[in-house]
Amino acid sequence: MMGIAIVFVYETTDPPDWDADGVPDASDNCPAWPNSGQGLPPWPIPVDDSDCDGFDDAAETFLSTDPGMACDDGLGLPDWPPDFDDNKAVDIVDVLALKPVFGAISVRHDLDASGGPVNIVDVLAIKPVFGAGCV
Ligand SMILES: [Ca+2]
Ligand SMILES: [Ca+2]
Ligand SMILES: [Ca+2]
Ligand SMILES: [Ca+2]
Repeated sequence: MMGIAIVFVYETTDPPDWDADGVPDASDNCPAWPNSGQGLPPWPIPVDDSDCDGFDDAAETFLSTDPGMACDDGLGLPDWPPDFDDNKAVDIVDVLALKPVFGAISVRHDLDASGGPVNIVDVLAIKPVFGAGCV
């Protein structure tokens, strides 16, 4: 007696896609920022910057901003390090936010994650994203 068995194998577990943009995390250039076309924002992206907001994951952990959210979502931690007033734009208001703490220790404003006082390096860290907005 002859038997023919046909077995269909379905992939039951899709590869992880944290930002649900259709690009699996392993090949997504911004695994925590939805960019299905893999386009990048207009500012420089450091290595290990999951949300491609211009500040790497380690710096965001230091700053207590969310390394997995590029733009303010109104929830939990602040999201975009240089956007101190959470208005989804980096402008003079954000630069001026450094003024009251300039020369002092303020972890949230220590944009280069140096652990030292807020100084000109932190002001310059805003420069690449100055005038930009986030979505
Ligand atoms: Ca993805
Ligand atoms: Ca992505
Ligand atoms: Ca980031
Ligand atoms: Ca702002």
